Order: sequence, then C-alpha cells, then structure tokens
Amino acid sequence: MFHHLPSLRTGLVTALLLLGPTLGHILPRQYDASAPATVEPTSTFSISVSSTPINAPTVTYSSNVTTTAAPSAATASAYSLPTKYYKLVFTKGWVDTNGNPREAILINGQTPGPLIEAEEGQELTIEVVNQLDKPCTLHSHGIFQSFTPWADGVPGVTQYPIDPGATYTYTYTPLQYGQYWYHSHYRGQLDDGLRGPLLIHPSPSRAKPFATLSSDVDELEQMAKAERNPKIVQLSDWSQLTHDEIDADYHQTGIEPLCVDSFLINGRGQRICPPVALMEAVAPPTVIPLTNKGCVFPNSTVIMGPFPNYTAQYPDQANPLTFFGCENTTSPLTVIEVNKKDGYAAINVIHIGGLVEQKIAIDGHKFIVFANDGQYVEPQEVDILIVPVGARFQALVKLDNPGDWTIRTANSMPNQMISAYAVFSYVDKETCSPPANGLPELCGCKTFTSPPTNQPSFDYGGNVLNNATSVNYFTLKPFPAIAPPPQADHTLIWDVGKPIQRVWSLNLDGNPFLAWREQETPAIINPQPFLDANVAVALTYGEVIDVVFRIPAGNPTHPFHKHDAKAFIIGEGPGEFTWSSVAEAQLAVPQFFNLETPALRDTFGTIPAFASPTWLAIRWKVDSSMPVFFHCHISYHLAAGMATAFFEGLERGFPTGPPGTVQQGSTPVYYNNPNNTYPDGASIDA
Ligand SMILES: [Cu+2]
Repeated sequence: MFHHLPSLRTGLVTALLLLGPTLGHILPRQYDASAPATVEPTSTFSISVSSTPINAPTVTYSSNVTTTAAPSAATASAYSLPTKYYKLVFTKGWVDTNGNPREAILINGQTPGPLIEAEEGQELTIEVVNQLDKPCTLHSHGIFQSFTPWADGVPGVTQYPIDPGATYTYTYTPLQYGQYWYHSHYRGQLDDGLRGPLLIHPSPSRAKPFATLSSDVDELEQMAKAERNPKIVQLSDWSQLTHDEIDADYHQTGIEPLCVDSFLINGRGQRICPPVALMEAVAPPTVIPLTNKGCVFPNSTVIMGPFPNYTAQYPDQANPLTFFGCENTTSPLTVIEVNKKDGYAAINVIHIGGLVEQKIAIDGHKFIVFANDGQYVEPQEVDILIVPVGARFQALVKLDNPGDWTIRTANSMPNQMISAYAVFSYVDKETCSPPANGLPELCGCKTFTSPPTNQPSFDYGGNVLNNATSVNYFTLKPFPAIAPPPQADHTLIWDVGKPIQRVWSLNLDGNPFLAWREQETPAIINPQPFLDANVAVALTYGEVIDVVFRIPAGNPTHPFHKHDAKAFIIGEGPGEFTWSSVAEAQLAVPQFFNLETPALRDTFGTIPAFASPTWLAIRWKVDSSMPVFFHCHISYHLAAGMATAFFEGLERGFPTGPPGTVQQGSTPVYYNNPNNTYPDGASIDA
C-alpha cells in the first residue's frame, strides 16, 4: 500500500511482442544408491554421480513419493528419501538474452540455471564446479541453514570463496517447502547470470491453503497438481555492461547506476525503445526529463539523492552506456504454455534480478496468491504482483480464458520507465527444443510477431489501469496462522543509508560491510574482527529480536534479505521512528503495526523514502548458532557495504561442519587494490 508511485501519471504505451520460450530444466539424475553409480545422459551437461554416496539411502525416490509425517529436525536424518544430487558447472559464455549478445556466467551452459528441486526433508547435495576465472559461491536464498550453517554460501561469513578451478559441495536438508532460488554470493555475479530456481515440494502432511477456494474434490486436486508442477517465472533486469563494469563506474563517479537495458522473463526479453515523449507521459513529473532509455538523467537528485562532500563527482562522468542509447530488438519472448484441461496453473514468480522492484500481471487472468517467500498464506486474489528483488510469490491462475495473453512486467520504481513481455499461451501439449545460445530450452507451439491485444493491468511505466488490484504483501497472513512472539527481549534501532557517497550501510554506526571482507577468514571461524569493526552484532540464542530500520529521505526501496530463518514484518510506516521500542511505537501509531497476523518473509522491500523518511520493524526468535547474513539485495548496494551479520547464538559457538568443510576450496587473497581505499579515504572492495 505504501509502494505506489506518485499518482500524476497518465498515458499508455504499447509495445511489441514476439514469439517465445518457457523456462526449461536440465533434468537432474535422481540419485539412487541402490543402483550402480552411472551417469544418465539427460543432456550435454548431465549430472554425474559421486563415487562416494552421501547417506546410504534405502528407498528409491519416485516423483509420487508419499510420506506419513512432516520431517522435523529430529527425524530428518532418518527420513526415507535418498539424497538428491546435482552438479552445477559454472562457465563464462555468450548469451543472447535480448538481441544484444554479451558474455555472461552460465550454469550447465545456460542462464538462468537449471531447476533444482527436492522434497521437504530430503537431503540435497549440490556440487559446484567453478570453471570461472574468479572465485564464486552458491547461496540457497531463503533456505534455513541452522543445522548446516557452513552451507549458506556467503564468502567471508560462512565459507571462503571457491577458487577458480575448484569444486565445492553444499549439502543440506530443507525442513521447509516452497519456491526459493540460488545464486552466487560473490560480488555481483548474480547480475551476470549466476542464478536459478530452487523448489522444495511440501511434505504431504502440510495443510494446503486451497480449501477456502473450493470444496470440489476434483478442483482441489487440480490445484494440488498445479502446485506440484508449477510454471516458474523468473524476473530480472539485464545490462549490456557486466556487474563489475557498472560497479567500477559507480565507485569512480558515485552516480547511482539506476538504468538497465532490458527486463527479462526467464532470461529472455528485448530492447524496447518507445519515443521519449511516450515514456515521459507515463513518468512522475519529478523525474522528467528522461533519457532515451527511459531513465532519469545521472544528475537527477530526485532519484540519486544529493551529492555531498565529494568534489570529484560530476554527472558528466557517468558512463553513457549506462544511461543512454537504445535500439529496438525483436528477440523471441518467453512463452508460458498452459492447458485448459488442467483447470489451474501455478505460477511461481521469482525476482532473480539485482536492481528494482517489479510488477507483473497476466492479461485476462488473476493471480490467486497462496504462498509468499515459500510460506503458505491465506489466498489473496489480485491482478498485479509487486515483487521486490529476491522475493517469491506462488499463485494459482484459473485456466478458463483460452487464447494468447500478454504477461507484462514493469518497474515499480520511478527511476526508469521500462517493461518486459512474455506470452501466456493455451496449448494442448508442450513441445520444447533443447537449450541453445546459453538460454534455457525454448518451448512454444506458436510464433508471436505482434502483441496479443488484451486489456492491460498497468501501462509501460507501471501505472495501474482498468481498476486492477495489487497484492498487499503487508497483510499476507501465514497459513495456518502463525503468531509472532508477543514481545521482544532485545531491540536494535538502526539507521539505513549512505554514510558517505558510494557507500551504503544498514547497521548501528553506519559501518559498511564492504566486499573485501569476502576474502577475510570467514566469520564462522573467526567472528571477533567483524564484531570489532561493528559490522556484525552478537545475538543471544533463544532471545526475541526486534530490528527497526530507520530510512532517511533520499532512499529508494531497499529489498532486504535475511538469511536463515524468516522474520515477521511487524510494522512499517512513514515518517521518523522516534520511539525506543516497538511497544512504545505501537501506543503512538498502532495503525502501522500488525502483531496478530504479520507476514513471515525472508525478503522485504522497505517503503520508498524519496522525499521523507520511512521505517520498517521486523521480529524473529534466535534459534540458530551461526552468522546470519542480512543485506540489501540491490547488487551494487550490497557491494557498497549495505550488509550486516547477526551472530546468532555466538555464545554457544559456531559449528563449522565436518573437518575441512569451510576450508575446502579456500581462496586466501584476491585483492586487486592493495590500498583498499577511495580517494577520500573510505575503504572499498577490490
Ligand atoms: Cu539497497
């Protein structure tokens, strides 16, 4: 409700559509230890099997596996499913996402990477082979790691980076369900393609939130079937420049690189270049004029904030490739194919990008949201999902409107007028061609050379049309109901922002958690230097923690992500947070709190604070002993320090796994800049 753009926006821009593919998977080999360790050639990048079986499983996995009880921490190791095994090979390669090929990071030859899926309670082993010329890691976004903190994939926090040429194996057992994703946590490698979907199928004993939607047994079965075989829709932003190039420009100039070349849907999109006048017609007046990419100019203090205390910084130093230049392309668009006979499709939306919150809608259809960040919620029927970077929505779509329909996305922030399209197409069967050109397999019985002409839910700039409704993620109630702890044992009130230009922070003293810490001895081994530098805070096991983030004017939405367990979003509001605790604030502004049915999430966008401050309050109970990373999921904000670590249960000690786990694939030093400083003396990453 607070995420709406200024309302003085009119007009409608139409855009071109073409044919397209849908997300494909390279099917992993189902690991069956009772069978010989052989390789099934499912693709060029097929899965090979370790000669050392993980747990000796006794029951062969089948896709219709049934179990009698939800797994728990106590029973997980005795759970009857065999370990699910994946091998991911990271390479550099060319990808043609939008008609302008560029070098990217591919996972088993494609980006986004293949789907990783497992059952709730099923041990999952992911072997990473780093064939890049840089270190890397793999983080499973949203997965609880309290039993395997060394598998969280944060360089400098839970492990050393994985050396070029090295192999590192992540093993964990997800005791949760729903849609997640995986990505590198090294620098901004996820922006360059190192990312993909991760799906955990719920235990059969989990109560599903579908009963409120229908009492018809057949319909409920259709819903459950749809949930089991979802259509995954991955949103991202895409630039012709690599993350490192953009980051270097940002460090040089201090100018926020708030402009991209395309939005992508499952890795495919186009360069779309409407006339500037049309883009300005859908833009808030405060951001006009726009560049021919639909972006604010690099000297826009409205979006970029003021430029204090740094005389070397001038907008004319901005890289023109970031802000200017657009030529239309006509690349094939993703096609999501559905079959009317199925009754329902489950659309699992994941924002795997690194910059701005996006909106998504499917013309002619509504989303019935049933899970958010992997957590079942009481269903909400809406036209538009608003998706912060890193967040996920799972929604049913009723298949009662045959035809070809536009799937549209738009920026929900005012920094750039930009949209992307895919096609929601009713077909009788699916036909797919194999992966090619670094992209997932292309599905699509039809070719689209012009957009389906449907009634849109929003325009090119994201302005809501036709009375379309948007998801209200502040009021998404967990299903079954889960109440947060009634009060906090410990409250942290933190100021978020830029302590100096080109540095972002979100902790008590404004100390940035800069990327050179990726090279340090990981906090899981040696936590004290992080505490001494005030970039981490120790939290006592068993305590209930409130963190209030105070966001001053001049800030966009920050998509915060908490590693390990989810947190309750107990309050958010406009204005200064002037109280010393949530309890005190609740007395003064009760309308901004929800302690009965708050959302339970791992990723949450703060209210934009362009002109005046805002705040966000989260609560969780410390039930891990591990360094829990917490950061903004805007890639260049993270690289510029917008992160902290909660050292949960430090007094109990951090487990570092089997001997050698954290050391495996270690990379002692990768500094490129021996001084690690900016001209003004601030520390930087390499
Ligand atoms: Cu941020």
